[in-house]
Amino acid sequence: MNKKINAIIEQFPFSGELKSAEATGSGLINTTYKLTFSDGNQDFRYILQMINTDVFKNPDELMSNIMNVTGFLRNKIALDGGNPQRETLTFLYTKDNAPYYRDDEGNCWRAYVYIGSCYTCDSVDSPVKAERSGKAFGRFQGLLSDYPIDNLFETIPDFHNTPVRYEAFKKAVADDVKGRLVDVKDEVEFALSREKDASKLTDMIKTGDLPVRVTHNDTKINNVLFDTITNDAFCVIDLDTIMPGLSLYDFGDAIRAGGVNSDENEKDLSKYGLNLELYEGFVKGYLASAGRSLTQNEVDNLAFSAKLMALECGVRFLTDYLNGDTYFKTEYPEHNLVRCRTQFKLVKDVEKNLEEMNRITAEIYRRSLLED
Ligand code: ADP
Ligand code: GN1
Ligand code: MG
Repeated sequence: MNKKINAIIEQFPFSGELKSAEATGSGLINTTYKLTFSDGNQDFRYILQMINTDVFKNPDELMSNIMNVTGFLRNKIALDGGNPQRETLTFLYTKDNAPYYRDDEGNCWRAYVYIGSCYTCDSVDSPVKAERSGKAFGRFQGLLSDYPIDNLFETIPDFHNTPVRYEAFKKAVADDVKGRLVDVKDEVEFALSREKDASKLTDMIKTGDLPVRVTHNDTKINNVLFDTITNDAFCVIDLDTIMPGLSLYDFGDAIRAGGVNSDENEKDLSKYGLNLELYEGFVKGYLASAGRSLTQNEVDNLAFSAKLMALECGVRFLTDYLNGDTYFKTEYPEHNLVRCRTQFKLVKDVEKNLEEMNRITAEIYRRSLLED
């Protein structure tokens, strides 16, 4: 990294001299560095990120979405009386006025301002933290509710189209390129036994029963920044997958980390699973900030969406395991299988608790309407 970094850094109008560059974050797609510069008196920190162009095949469209959305958010946040420097990301144009730099190996780099006094976490450890994350994602959706949706490129087509994810999965089973199928018969059977659920939300889009909105589509808890002093969840990051989508994708995807004990990498399945108190906390926060804009169909399917998004994500991990770990970053050969198992455990937990989750959701929704 350090040899090449100077050539990359040259391209951006950073302040001061580079003091350090360290890898940061636990994302599974991009490669992220935290850069510290100094002018002798003051430090300036930035994030430098190499965009995974195997996943995001059109960086021009990707960065057009991001520049437009962050510009829109900056205005909205300022009008709201907030602090745009902290509550959304500030990207830097290169010295050639481009939103990213393509190096001589074809890698694409972008840079943005590092937001200080914050931390991220891969899991939540209290209902209040779950509530804060829920509020942040609900607010994010609210801020983008009048964003011109036709202005957005679909950075990854069919990203949350679960039936399409099943097609890719069945192909991976049929191809079995790594000969791993023999080890995952139970998981394959589990996935196939739930296939009938895969199209519920996409069918509701077709019948007009769910509204398509501007959504984040990757609402992992580590995509929210928490304030070191107040512990508030104040900024939603990782904006690559902002696309037309369903509020239910964002809600359900967030529960995979925000409504469970432990995180998706947990090997001991007795430690990972639905935590109803965390779920309740997340729903409280989410409905407090997004509740008024949701339709009854959306509210009625919040709990189900947690099952669907866990199922979809588990199927994606299993597909990648069968394909030989070509999509998600992995740290050891069974990593994707471990992740698949946590997600399928969550599917089972939601199935067992669906009635109670629906009751909790309806009760919080009812109360949130009374408070308005
Ligand atoms: P990935 O696509 O790999 O998940 P992210 O954009 O989520 O990449 O960034 C990875 C991590 O880097 C985040 O979880 C967070 O810890 C840190 N990070 C990213 N952007 C910022 C920022 N502007 N300020 C502070 N930390 C950040
Ligand atoms: C990836 O980039 P990251 O780590 O926030 C993935 C999500 C998955 C998640 C599973 C573009 O998110 O869809 O839910 O891993 N992002 C992309 O941990 O595929
Ligand atoms: Mg991330």
